[in-house]
Amino acid sequence: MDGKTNNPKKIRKILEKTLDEKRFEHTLGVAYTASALAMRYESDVKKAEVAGLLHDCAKCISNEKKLTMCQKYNINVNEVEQKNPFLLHAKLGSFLAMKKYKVTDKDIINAILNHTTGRPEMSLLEKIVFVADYIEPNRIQAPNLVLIRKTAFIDLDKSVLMILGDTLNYLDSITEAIDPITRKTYEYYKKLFDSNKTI
Ligand code: DGI
Ligand code: FE
Ligand code: FE
Repeated sequence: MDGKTNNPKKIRKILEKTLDEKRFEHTLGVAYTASALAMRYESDVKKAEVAGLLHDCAKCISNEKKLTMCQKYNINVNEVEQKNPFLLHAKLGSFLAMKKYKVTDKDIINAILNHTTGRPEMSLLEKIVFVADYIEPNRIQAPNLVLIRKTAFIDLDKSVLMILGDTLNYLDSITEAIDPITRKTYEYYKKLFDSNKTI
């Protein structure tokens, strides 16, 4: 990680003031779960910690302000995001990571940017943050959590697929609009999993 990247201690202090208590606890959970996954998969542990800390840094901004900030900073808002502005916390989070927290590492920025929908061909760090967000210890509601937590430390791609499958099922069940990228990501990891099965 380059020297300019802000250090975890400083980031934690700022987040404690800008996030509500529940979100701050979740953030700490994601940071240490991402660190543990980075150890398991021989990825950069410090980068995982910083990406985990910052992934939801824009979460506690009101939906109204999210939309005005996107307009102000020329951040593209798609149809699904217009209807569900909470999704914008990923884009705005990556923007704030660069501008406010002075993170210059592209992989960390992408991990924050893609943590909600995922994307096909995620980097190792992106997958680590995506999975850590779902399995961190404070999460209690998701189905199959016991199995997904265990799988995350055995086969990261498979855990990504399981999370996307359950997320799509959940969104379908509440007839929530689905960002096309979420479905594309699911299809990509399903294909990857199916092709690995036949080897
Ligand atoms: O910010 P967190 O709550 O920690 O987690 P997150 O950023 O992964 O957001 C989780 C929520 O995002 C969860 O309720 C599922 C939802 N989500 C994921 N992909 C999509 C989506 N919601 C909509 N409407 N469309 C999507 O494509
Ligand atoms: Fe999030
Ligand atoms: Fe999160």
